[in-house]
Amino acid sequence: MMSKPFKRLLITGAAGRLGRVLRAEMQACAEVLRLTDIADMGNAAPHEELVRCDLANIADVLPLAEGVDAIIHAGGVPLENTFDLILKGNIVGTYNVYEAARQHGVKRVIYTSSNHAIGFYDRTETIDASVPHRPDSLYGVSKCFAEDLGRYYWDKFGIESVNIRIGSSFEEPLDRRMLATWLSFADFARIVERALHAPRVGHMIVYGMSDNRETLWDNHLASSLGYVPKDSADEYREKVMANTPRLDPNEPAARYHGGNFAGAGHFEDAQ
Ligand code: 15L
Repeated sequence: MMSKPFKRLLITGAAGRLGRVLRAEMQACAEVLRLTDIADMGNAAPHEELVRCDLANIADVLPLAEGVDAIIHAGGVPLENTFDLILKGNIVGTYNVYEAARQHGVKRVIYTSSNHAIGFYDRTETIDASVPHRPDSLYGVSKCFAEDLGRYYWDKFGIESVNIRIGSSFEEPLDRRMLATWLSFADFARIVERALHAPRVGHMIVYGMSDNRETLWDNHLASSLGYVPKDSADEYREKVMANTPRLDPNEPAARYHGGNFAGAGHFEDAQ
């Protein structure tokens, strides 16, 4: 049997929407997948190690990185929420993951960042990965923190990171904005696979999007990854146009890259 490129990969957030994609697709890359989540992950397959834990608890997170070749960090709060939950899940949690990497000599972290780190750019602007952060929510602020934390761990400790600013990764595009922001699950797996295998990445930011005709982002700064998307939201264009409403283009939810996240008020005011 051909040996796999990695001995052991750690995947955080393994019970989440994208974590489940990673659980299925990354088994081709590693002999063992160590999977973690705060939620139930079901039963372990023979190539899996399941560790249920809260990423905010450093004592539980540190040992997760022992004997691991690389980390795919997809855990945390996936949407806008209270500051307390964002703080614990995304800010403290991501610090704990990087500390685990540093203390156990893991040399690369792949992070599922988000377009909400730059969600307040206007849709008339096509941006690359060098633009200043412009978060559209506390969730977006936490993604900016994680990207900068990765830069710090690269500059100071030589731990590489690929920050994938994911657009909208769903089974299919669900609204008109997603005709530009959609990332198919298969393309998500492709970009993670490239992020794991590219020989040198340093600290890199790449947009996670499929080959959509309409686009908000320019990936040229990450072309050394060799990520080539194979799917396109355009296959769903007619269906999306028929089934979803046209928004007033000047409304914040239509005007900014981050869509509803940019249009929404402060989360805790609504509670
Ligand atoms: C995200 O970061 C969310 O995790 C996801 O649920 C979508 O809302 C996505 O952004 C998006 O912008 O469509």
